[in-house]
Amino acid sequence: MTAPPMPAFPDEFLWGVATSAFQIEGATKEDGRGDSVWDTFARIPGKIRDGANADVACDHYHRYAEDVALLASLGAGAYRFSISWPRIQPTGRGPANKEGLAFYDRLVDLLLENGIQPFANLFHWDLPQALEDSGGWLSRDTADRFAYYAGLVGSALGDRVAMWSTLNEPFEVMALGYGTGEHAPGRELLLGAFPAGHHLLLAHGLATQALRTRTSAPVGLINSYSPSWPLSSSAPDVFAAAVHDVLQNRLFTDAVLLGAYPEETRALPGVDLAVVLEGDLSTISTPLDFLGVNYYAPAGISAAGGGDPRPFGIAPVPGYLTTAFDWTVAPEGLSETLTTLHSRYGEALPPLYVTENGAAYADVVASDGSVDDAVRVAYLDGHVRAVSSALAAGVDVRGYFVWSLLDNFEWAEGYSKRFGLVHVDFDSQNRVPKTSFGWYRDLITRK
Ligand code: GBH
Repeated sequence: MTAPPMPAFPDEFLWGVATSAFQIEGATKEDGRGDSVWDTFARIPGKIRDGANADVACDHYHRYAEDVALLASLGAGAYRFSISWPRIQPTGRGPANKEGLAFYDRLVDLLLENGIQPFANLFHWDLPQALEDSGGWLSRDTADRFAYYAGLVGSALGDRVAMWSTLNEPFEVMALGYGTGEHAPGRELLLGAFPAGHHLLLAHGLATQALRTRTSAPVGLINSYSPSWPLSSSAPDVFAAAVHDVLQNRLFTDAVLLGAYPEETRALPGVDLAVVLEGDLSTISTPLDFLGVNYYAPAGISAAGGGDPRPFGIAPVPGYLTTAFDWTVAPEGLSETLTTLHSRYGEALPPLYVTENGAAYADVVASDGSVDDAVRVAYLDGHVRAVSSALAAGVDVRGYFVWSLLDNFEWAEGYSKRFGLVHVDFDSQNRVPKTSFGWYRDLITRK
Protein backbone atom coordinates (compact mmCIF):
# COMPACT_ATOMS: atom_id res chain seq x y z
CA MET A 1 0.00 0.00 0.00
CA THR A 2 1.45 3.39 -0.91
CA ALA A 3 0.84 6.39 1.31
CA PRO A 4 -1.27 9.22 -0.12
CA PRO A 5 0.87 12.08 -1.45
CA MET A 6 2.22 14.55 1.09
CA PRO A 7 -0.13 17.56 1.21
CA ALA A 8 1.19 20.88 -0.03
CA PHE A 9 2.50 23.42 2.50
CA PRO A 10 2.32 27.21 2.21
CA ASP A 11 5.17 28.63 0.08
CA GLU A 12 6.58 30.60 2.99
CA PHE A 13 6.53 27.58 5.34
CA LEU A 14 10.00 27.34 6.92
CA TRP A 15 11.78 23.98 6.84
CA GLY A 16 14.76 23.60 9.10
CA VAL A 17 16.82 21.48 11.44
CA ALA A 18 17.88 22.08 15.03
CA THR A 19 20.96 21.44 17.17
CA SER A 20 22.33 22.75 20.44
CA ALA A 21 25.77 24.02 21.39
CA PHE A 22 26.69 21.59 24.15
CA GLN A 23 25.47 18.59 22.19
CA ILE A 24 27.60 19.20 19.08
CA GLU A 25 30.38 21.75 19.56
CA GLY A 26 33.03 20.01 21.64
CA ALA A 27 36.12 22.25 22.10
CA THR A 28 34.99 22.79 25.66
CA LYS A 29 38.31 24.26 26.77
CA GLU A 30 39.08 26.44 23.76
CA ASP A 31 39.12 30.17 23.22
CA GLY A 32 38.35 31.03 26.82
CA ARG A 33 35.15 29.01 27.28
CA GLY A 34 34.24 28.41 30.91
CA ASP A 35 32.71 25.26 32.38
CA SER A 36 28.98 24.76 32.18
CA VAL A 37 26.91 22.69 34.59
CA TRP A 38 26.93 19.89 32.02
CA ASP A 39 30.75 19.75 31.96
CA THR A 40 30.68 19.35 35.73
CA PHE A 41 27.81 16.85 35.68
CA ALA A 42 29.59 14.65 33.13
CA ARG A 43 32.53 14.30 35.53
CA ILE A 44 30.35 12.72 38.21
CA PRO A 45 30.54 8.94 37.84
CA GLY A 46 27.24 7.32 36.96
CA LYS A 47 25.44 10.41 35.67
CA ILE A 48 26.03 9.85 31.93
CA ARG A 49 25.71 6.52 30.15
CA ASP A 50 29.09 4.90 29.43
CA GLY A 51 30.80 7.71 31.33
CA ALA A 52 30.58 9.86 28.21
CA ASN A 53 31.25 13.60 28.07
CA ALA A 54 30.92 16.30 25.43
CA ASP A 55 34.58 17.40 25.29
CA VAL A 56 34.64 16.50 21.59
CA ALA A 57 31.01 15.66 20.73
CA CYS A 58 30.64 16.31 16.97
CA ASP A 59 33.66 18.64 16.95
CA HIS A 60 31.33 21.13 15.30
CA TYR A 61 33.35 24.04 16.71
CA HIS A 62 36.07 23.10 14.21
CA ARG A 63 33.89 21.46 11.54
CA TYR A 64 31.10 24.01 11.32
CA ALA A 65 31.89 24.79 7.67
CA GLU A 66 31.38 21.15 6.73
CA ASP A 67 28.13 21.14 8.70
CA VAL A 68 26.86 24.29 7.01
CA ALA A 69 27.66 22.63 3.67
CA LEU A 70 25.44 19.74 4.77
CA LEU A 71 22.66 22.20 5.61
CA ALA A 72 23.04 23.78 2.20
CA SER A 73 22.84 20.44 0.41
CA LEU A 74 19.73 19.64 2.46
CA GLY A 75 18.11 22.81 1.16
CA ALA A 76 17.31 23.92 4.72
CA GLY A 77 15.59 27.31 4.89
CA ALA A 78 16.66 27.86 8.48
CA TYR A 79 19.09 26.43 11.00
CA ARG A 80 18.28 26.53 14.70
CA PHE A 81 21.43 26.44 16.83
CA SER A 82 22.16 27.55 20.36
CA ILE A 83 24.77 29.87 21.74
CA SER A 84 26.93 28.60 24.55
CA TRP A 85 26.64 31.06 27.43
CA PRO A 86 30.02 30.00 28.93
CA ARG A 87 31.73 30.77 25.61
CA ILE A 88 30.37 34.31 25.74
CA GLN A 89 30.78 34.81 29.50
CA PRO A 90 33.03 32.11 31.00
CA THR A 91 31.73 32.83 34.50
CA GLY A 92 28.30 34.10 33.50
CA ARG A 93 29.32 37.65 34.41
CA GLY A 94 31.32 40.46 32.91
CA PRO A 95 32.14 41.55 29.38
CA ALA A 96 31.82 39.38 26.30
CA ASN A 97 34.67 37.03 25.49
CA LYS A 98 35.55 38.17 21.97
CA GLU A 99 36.81 34.78 20.78
CA GLY A 100 33.63 33.10 21.92
CA LEU A 101 31.46 35.60 20.10
CA ALA A 102 33.64 35.33 17.00
CA PHE A 103 32.67 31.69 16.52
CA TYR A 104 28.96 32.55 16.24
CA ASP A 105 29.84 35.53 14.07
CA ARG A 106 31.54 33.19 11.58
CA LEU A 107 28.70 30.68 11.78
CA VAL A 108 25.99 33.28 11.18
CA ASP A 109 27.85 34.82 8.24
CA LEU A 110 28.39 31.44 6.62
CA LEU A 111 24.72 30.54 7.02
CA LEU A 112 23.69 33.80 5.41
CA GLU A 113 26.14 33.28 2.54
CA ASN A 114 24.39 29.98 1.94
CA GLY A 115 20.90 31.47 2.05
CA ILE A 116 20.04 29.78 5.35
CA GLN A 117 18.24 31.83 8.00
CA PRO A 118 20.12 31.79 11.32
CA PHE A 119 17.76 30.96 14.23
CA ALA A 120 19.71 31.56 17.44
CA ASN A 121 18.58 30.14 20.76
CA LEU A 122 20.29 31.73 23.77
CA PHE A 123 20.06 28.90 26.28
CA HIS A 124 20.01 25.17 25.71
CA TRP A 125 20.85 23.99 29.23
CA ASP A 126 24.57 24.88 29.49
CA LEU A 127 24.47 27.29 32.43
CA PRO A 128 27.92 28.65 33.38
CA GLN A 129 29.06 26.59 36.37
CA ALA A 130 30.09 29.75 38.24
CA LEU A 131 26.44 30.85 38.25
CA GLU A 132 25.32 27.45 39.51
CA ASP A 133 27.83 27.90 42.32
CA SER A 134 25.92 30.99 43.40
CA GLY A 135 22.52 29.28 43.30
CA GLY A 136 21.89 28.66 39.62
CA TRP A 137 18.30 28.98 38.51
CA LEU A 138 17.16 28.78 42.14
CA SER A 139 18.65 32.26 42.48
CA ARG A 140 16.67 35.21 41.20
CA ASP A 141 19.90 36.96 40.26
CA THR A 142 20.51 34.41 37.48
CA ALA A 143 17.57 35.92 35.58
CA ASP A 144 19.30 39.32 35.56
CA ARG A 145 22.58 37.72 34.53
CA PHE A 146 20.79 36.06 31.62
CA ALA A 147 19.26 39.31 30.45
CA TYR A 148 22.72 40.91 30.46
CA TYR A 149 24.10 38.00 28.43
CA ALA A 150 21.18 38.31 25.99
CA GLY A 151 22.09 41.95 25.50
CA LEU A 152 25.72 41.08 24.74
CA VAL A 153 24.70 38.53 22.11
CA GLY A 154 21.95 40.77 20.74
CA SER A 155 24.40 43.64 20.29
CA ALA A 156 26.84 41.42 18.42
CA LEU A 157 24.47 39.45 16.19
CA GLY A 158 21.23 41.43 16.25
CA ASP A 159 21.84 42.77 12.76
CA ARG A 160 22.03 39.29 11.17
CA VAL A 161 20.15 36.64 13.17
CA ALA A 162 16.74 36.04 11.54
CA MET A 163 14.93 34.52 14.52
CA TRP A 164 15.71 34.47 18.23
CA SER A 165 14.60 32.32 21.09
CA THR A 166 15.52 32.86 24.68
CA LEU A 167 15.28 29.41 26.29
CA ASN A 168 14.89 25.85 25.15
CA GLU A 169 12.43 23.89 27.31
CA PRO A 170 12.58 25.67 30.67
CA PHE A 171 10.22 23.00 32.00
CA GLU A 172 12.76 20.23 31.37
CA VAL A 173 15.50 22.31 33.03
CA MET A 174 13.32 22.70 36.11
CA ALA A 175 11.96 19.14 36.15
CA LEU A 176 15.06 17.14 35.19
CA GLY A 177 17.81 19.51 36.38
CA TYR A 178 16.34 20.59 39.72
CA GLY A 179 13.40 18.20 40.23
CA THR A 180 14.52 14.61 39.57
CA GLY A 181 18.25 15.22 39.14
CA GLU A 182 18.52 13.19 35.93
CA HIS A 183 20.08 16.21 34.25
CA ALA A 184 22.62 18.82 35.33
CA PRO A 185 22.96 20.27 37.89
CA GLY A 186 21.43 17.15 39.43
CA ARG A 187 19.32 18.63 42.19
CA GLU A 188 16.46 16.48 43.50
CA LEU A 189 13.91 18.93 44.83
CA LEU A 190 10.83 17.45 43.10
CA LEU A 191 8.15 20.16 43.01
CA GLY A 192 10.41 22.21 45.28
CA ALA A 193 12.17 23.01 41.99
CA PHE A 194 9.43 25.49 41.09
CA PRO A 195 11.57 28.57 41.96
CA ALA A 196 14.04 27.45 39.27
CA GLY A 197 11.21 27.38 36.75
CA HIS A 198 9.95 30.79 37.81
CA HIS A 199 13.41 32.34 37.52
CA LEU A 200 13.87 30.74 34.10
CA LEU A 201 10.65 32.40 32.94
CA LEU A 202 11.70 35.68 34.46
CA ALA A 203 15.00 35.35 32.59
CA HIS A 204 13.02 34.74 29.41
CA GLY A 205 10.94 37.90 29.90
CA LEU A 206 13.92 40.10 30.76
CA ALA A 207 15.98 38.71 27.87
CA THR A 208 13.11 39.29 25.44
CA GLN A 209 13.07 42.93 26.50
CA ALA A 210 16.87 43.15 26.16
CA LEU A 211 16.74 41.68 22.64
CA ARG A 212 13.95 43.98 21.52
CA THR A 213 16.17 47.04 21.96
CA ARG A 214 18.84 45.44 19.76
CA THR A 215 16.94 43.74 16.94
CA SER A 216 13.68 43.86 15.08
CA ALA A 217 13.88 40.12 14.31
CA PRO A 218 11.18 37.89 15.86
CA VAL A 219 11.78 36.70 19.44
CA GLY A 220 10.15 33.63 20.93
CA LEU A 221 10.27 30.97 23.64
CA ILE A 222 10.61 27.24 23.06
CA ASN A 223 8.61 24.87 25.25
CA SER A 224 8.24 21.11 25.16
CA TYR A 225 4.77 19.62 24.94
CA SER A 226 3.60 16.11 25.52
CA PRO A 227 -0.14 15.42 25.53
CA SER A 228 -1.20 13.66 28.72
CA TRP A 229 -2.93 10.41 27.86
CA PRO A 230 -4.32 8.55 30.89
CA LEU A 231 -3.42 4.86 30.68
CA SER A 232 -6.90 3.86 31.87
CA SER A 233 -10.24 5.53 32.39
CA SER A 234 -9.98 5.05 36.17
CA ALA A 235 -10.47 8.24 38.18
CA PRO A 236 -6.94 8.16 39.71
CA ASP A 237 -5.29 7.81 36.29
CA VAL A 238 -7.45 10.54 34.76
CA PHE A 239 -6.64 12.82 37.71
CA ALA A 240 -2.91 12.08 37.40
CA ALA A 241 -3.06 12.93 33.68
CA ALA A 242 -4.66 16.28 34.52
CA VAL A 243 -1.82 17.02 36.94
CA HIS A 244 0.74 16.07 34.27
CA ASP A 245 -1.03 18.35 31.80
CA VAL A 246 -0.90 21.30 34.21
CA LEU A 247 2.81 20.81 34.77
CA GLN A 248 4.14 19.77 31.36
CA ASN A 249 1.79 21.65 29.05
CA ARG A 250 0.24 24.58 30.88
CA LEU A 251 2.38 25.87 33.75
CA PHE A 252 4.83 27.83 31.62
CA THR A 253 2.55 28.50 28.66
CA ASP A 254 -0.18 30.06 30.81
CA ALA A 255 2.41 32.25 32.53
CA VAL A 256 3.93 33.44 29.26
CA LEU A 257 0.73 33.88 27.23
CA LEU A 258 -1.87 34.68 29.89
CA GLY A 259 0.31 36.30 32.54
CA ALA A 260 -0.80 33.89 35.29
CA TYR A 261 0.13 30.44 36.52
CA PRO A 262 -2.75 27.95 36.28
CA GLU A 263 -5.11 28.09 39.25
CA GLU A 264 -4.35 24.39 39.85
CA THR A 265 -0.73 25.28 40.68
CA ARG A 266 -1.81 26.29 44.18
CA ALA A 267 -2.92 22.75 44.93
CA LEU A 268 0.39 21.15 43.92
CA PRO A 269 2.26 20.01 47.03
CA GLY A 270 5.66 21.63 47.42
CA VAL A 271 5.20 24.47 44.94
CA ASP A 272 6.38 27.64 46.66
CA LEU A 273 4.61 30.58 45.03
CA ALA A 274 6.30 33.01 47.42
CA VAL A 275 9.09 33.47 44.87
CA VAL A 276 6.57 35.11 42.51
CA LEU A 277 6.97 38.82 43.19
CA GLU A 278 4.75 41.65 42.11
CA GLY A 279 5.37 42.53 38.48
CA ASP A 280 7.07 39.24 37.63
CA LEU A 281 4.18 37.90 35.61
CA SER A 282 3.94 41.03 33.53
CA THR A 283 7.65 40.68 32.69
CA ILE A 284 7.18 36.99 31.97
CA SER A 285 4.25 37.71 29.65
CA THR A 286 6.13 40.26 27.55
CA PRO A 287 4.55 39.73 24.09
CA LEU A 288 6.17 37.08 21.92
CA ASP A 289 6.48 36.94 18.15
CA PHE A 290 6.19 33.17 18.12
CA LEU A 291 6.00 30.14 20.35
CA GLY A 292 8.32 27.22 19.64
CA VAL A 293 6.83 23.77 20.12
CA ASN A 294 9.12 20.81 20.75
CA TYR A 295 7.19 17.59 20.35
CA TYR A 296 8.35 13.98 20.51
CA ALA A 297 5.65 11.80 22.08
CA PRO A 298 2.48 11.69 24.09
CA ALA A 299 2.91 10.66 27.74
CA GLY A 300 1.04 7.61 29.04
CA ILE A 301 0.03 8.67 32.54
CA SER A 302 -1.09 6.68 35.55
CA ALA A 303 -1.53 7.48 39.22
CA ALA A 304 1.84 7.27 40.98
CA GLY A 305 2.68 3.83 42.30
CA GLY A 306 3.55 3.36 45.98
CA GLY A 307 6.75 5.14 46.84
CA ASP A 308 6.99 7.11 43.58
CA PRO A 309 7.80 10.65 44.67
CA ARG A 310 6.35 12.15 41.47
CA PRO A 311 2.66 13.00 41.29
CA PHE A 312 2.18 10.56 38.38
CA GLY A 313 3.79 7.64 36.59
CA ILE A 314 4.85 7.90 32.91
CA ALA A 315 4.99 4.92 30.55
CA PRO A 316 4.72 4.19 26.83
CA VAL A 317 1.14 4.05 25.58
CA PRO A 318 0.17 0.42 24.81
CA GLY A 319 -0.68 -0.41 21.21
CA TYR A 320 1.85 1.97 19.66
CA LEU A 321 5.35 1.53 18.30
CA THR A 322 8.11 3.10 20.38
CA THR A 323 11.51 4.63 19.58
CA ALA A 324 14.88 3.56 21.00
CA PHE A 325 14.08 5.90 23.92
CA ASP A 326 10.86 3.97 24.55
CA TRP A 327 8.86 7.05 23.58
CA THR A 328 5.47 6.39 22.01
CA VAL A 329 5.27 7.03 18.26
CA ALA A 330 1.96 8.87 17.83
CA PRO A 331 1.89 11.60 15.17
CA GLU A 332 -1.68 12.45 16.17
CA GLY A 333 -0.16 13.63 19.46
CA LEU A 334 1.51 16.43 17.49
CA SER A 335 -1.69 17.57 15.78
CA GLU A 336 -3.40 17.34 19.17
CA THR A 337 -0.67 19.49 20.73
CA LEU A 338 -1.00 22.16 18.05
CA THR A 339 -4.80 22.25 17.94
CA THR A 340 -5.00 22.24 21.76
CA LEU A 341 -2.70 25.27 21.96
CA HIS A 342 -4.90 26.96 19.37
CA SER A 343 -8.16 26.28 21.18
CA ARG A 344 -6.77 26.83 24.68
CA TYR A 345 -5.09 30.19 24.08
CA GLY A 346 -7.07 31.60 21.17
CA GLU A 347 -6.16 35.21 20.46
CA ALA A 348 -3.33 35.06 23.01
CA LEU A 349 -1.47 32.47 20.94
CA PRO A 350 1.27 33.83 18.67
CA PRO A 351 2.27 31.97 15.47
CA LEU A 352 3.73 28.54 16.17
CA TYR A 353 6.85 26.83 14.91
CA VAL A 354 7.54 23.17 15.53
CA THR A 355 11.08 23.81 16.76
CA GLU A 356 12.00 20.16 17.42
CA ASN A 357 10.62 16.83 16.28
CA GLY A 358 12.53 13.64 15.66
CA ALA A 359 13.32 10.16 16.86
CA ALA A 360 16.18 8.05 18.21
CA TYR A 361 16.61 4.68 16.56
CA ALA A 362 19.35 2.08 16.62
CA ASP A 363 20.76 2.94 13.19
CA VAL A 364 22.66 0.23 11.34
CA VAL A 365 25.68 1.18 9.27
CA ALA A 366 25.82 -1.04 6.17
CA SER A 367 29.12 -2.42 4.85
CA ASP A 368 29.22 0.37 2.26
CA GLY A 369 28.88 2.92 5.06
CA SER A 370 25.30 3.92 4.27
CA VAL A 371 22.54 4.15 6.88
CA ASP A 372 19.05 3.20 5.72
CA ASP A 373 16.88 4.59 8.54
CA ALA A 374 13.50 3.80 6.99
CA VAL A 375 11.90 3.79 10.44
CA ARG A 376 13.02 7.39 11.07
CA VAL A 377 11.63 8.37 7.65
CA ALA A 378 8.30 6.84 8.69
CA TYR A 379 8.35 8.77 11.99
CA LEU A 380 9.14 12.09 10.28
CA ASP A 381 6.69 11.54 7.43
CA GLY A 382 3.87 10.86 9.89
CA HIS A 383 4.69 13.92 11.97
CA VAL A 384 4.97 16.26 8.99
CA ARG A 385 1.52 15.05 7.94
CA ALA A 386 0.33 15.80 11.48
CA VAL A 387 1.53 19.39 11.05
CA SER A 388 -0.40 19.54 7.81
CA SER A 389 -3.56 18.37 9.62
CA ALA A 390 -3.14 21.14 12.17
CA LEU A 391 -2.74 23.69 9.38
CA ALA A 392 -5.92 22.37 7.77
CA ALA A 393 -7.66 22.78 11.14
CA GLY A 394 -6.73 26.47 11.10
CA VAL A 395 -3.67 26.51 13.38
CA ASP A 396 -1.05 29.11 12.41
CA VAL A 397 2.07 26.93 12.14
CA ARG A 398 4.88 28.63 10.23
CA GLY A 399 7.69 26.10 10.20
CA TYR A 400 9.05 22.71 11.18
CA PHE A 401 12.52 21.79 12.46
CA VAL A 402 13.87 18.25 12.63
CA TRP A 403 15.83 17.29 15.70
CA SER A 404 18.58 16.88 14.72
CA LEU A 405 21.04 17.60 11.91
CA LEU A 406 23.68 15.31 13.43
CA ASP A 407 23.82 12.38 15.82
CA ASN A 408 25.08 14.08 18.97
CA PHE A 409 25.63 14.06 22.73
CA GLU A 410 22.23 13.01 24.00
CA TRP A 411 22.54 14.33 27.56
CA ALA A 412 22.29 11.58 30.20
CA GLU A 413 22.23 9.00 27.40
CA GLY A 414 25.66 10.03 26.10
CA TYR A 415 26.19 8.91 22.50
CA SER A 416 23.87 5.90 22.78
CA LYS A 417 20.82 7.58 21.24
CA ARG A 418 21.07 8.82 17.66
CA PHE A 419 18.63 11.46 16.38
CA GLY A 420 20.55 12.72 13.32
CA LEU A 421 19.60 13.03 9.69
CA VAL A 422 23.36 12.65 9.34
CA HIS A 423 25.23 9.74 10.89
CA VAL A 424 28.35 10.67 12.85
CA ASP A 425 31.17 8.21 13.49
CA PHE A 426 32.42 9.52 16.82
CA ASP A 427 35.89 8.01 16.30
CA SER A 428 36.62 9.43 12.85
CA GLN A 429 34.10 12.34 12.95
CA ASN A 430 33.04 11.16 9.51
CA ARG A 431 29.55 12.38 8.57
CA VAL A 432 27.25 10.30 6.35
CA PRO A 433 23.77 11.54 5.40
CA LYS A 434 21.17 8.86 6.20
CA THR A 435 18.19 7.90 4.04
CA SER A 436 16.13 10.34 6.16
CA PHE A 437 18.38 13.20 5.00
CA GLY A 438 17.49 12.45 1.36
CA TRP A 439 13.82 12.09 2.26
CA TYR A 440 13.82 15.49 3.99
CA ARG A 441 15.77 17.17 1.18
CA ASP A 442 13.21 15.86 -1.33
CA LEU A 443 10.36 17.20 0.80
CA ILE A 444 11.99 20.62 1.22
CA THR A 445 13.00 21.02 -2.41
CA ARG A 446 9.90 19.56 -4.13
CA LYS A 447 8.10 21.95 -6.40
C1 GBH B 1 14.71 17.67 23.68
O1 GBH B 1 14.07 17.48 24.92
C2 GBH B 1 15.90 18.53 23.86
O2 GBH B 1 15.60 19.88 23.59
C3 GBH B 1 17.10 18.10 23.04
O3 GBH B 1 18.24 18.73 23.49
C4 GBH B 1 17.23 16.59 23.08
O4 GBH B 1 18.39 16.13 22.43
C5 GBH B 1 16.00 16.01 22.45
O5 GBH B 1 14.88 16.41 23.15
C6 GBH B 1 15.99 14.48 22.44
O6 GBH B 1 15.95 13.97 23.73
O7 GBH B 1 8.34 9.94 28.73
O8 GBH B 1 7.07 9.20 26.85
O9 GBH B 1 6.36 11.11 28.14
C7 GBH B 1 12.93 16.64 24.84
C8 GBH B 1 12.19 16.52 26.13
C9 GBH B 1 11.26 14.36 25.64
C10 GBH B 1 10.15 15.83 27.15
C11 GBH B 1 10.02 13.55 25.50
C12 GBH B 1 8.91 14.98 27.04
C13 GBH B 1 8.07 12.79 26.61
C14 GBH B 1 8.41 11.34 26.57
N1 GBH B 1 10.98 15.72 25.98
N2 GBH B 1 9.26 13.61 26.72
S1 GBH B 1 7.47 10.35 27.65
